[in-house]
Amino acid sequence: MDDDRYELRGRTDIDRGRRIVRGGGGLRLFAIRLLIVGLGLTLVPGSAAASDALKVTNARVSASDQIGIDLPLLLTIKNDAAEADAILRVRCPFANFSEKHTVDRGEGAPAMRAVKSIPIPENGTLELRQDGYHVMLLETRHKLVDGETFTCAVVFQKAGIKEAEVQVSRTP
Ligand SMILES: [Cu+2]
Repeated sequence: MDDDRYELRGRTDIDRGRRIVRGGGGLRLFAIRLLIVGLGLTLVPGSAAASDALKVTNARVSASDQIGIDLPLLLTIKNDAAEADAILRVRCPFANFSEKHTVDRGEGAPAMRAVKSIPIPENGTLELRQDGYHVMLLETRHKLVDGETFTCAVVFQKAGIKEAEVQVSRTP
């Protein structure tokens, strides 16, 4: 009887052990996720400090009551570097996707066209405009209220990732 009890207890301990391992696995996964998020956050200001020759200012997007729409993101890039650069990607928390656009002016009405990157001249300033180069934010995730601000990440070919404070305004 005593041996049986002991065996029984033993099994329970094994079961408990498994449960603990499973629990630990979950926790470990959670910790890894936290670590990835943490790394992602520290990487952004890290690369921003790497190249101070390029600055993003006056980033703005128009306010909207609608969800799931496409909105142009406008901003100014001042590049004091002796090398030309380019915008490769933009990530904003309030839009699912983004594209780089230019506007073609031919014989018909001006038409937007997606481009691979937006070129930025060396020792120069580029202003993104609705009727020129701009970033189109696709599928907005929620309403954008006048006065709100969001942080978007702009990825440059040479200057790396720059954080841009984006202002929501009624008249961008
Ligand atoms: Cu566009």
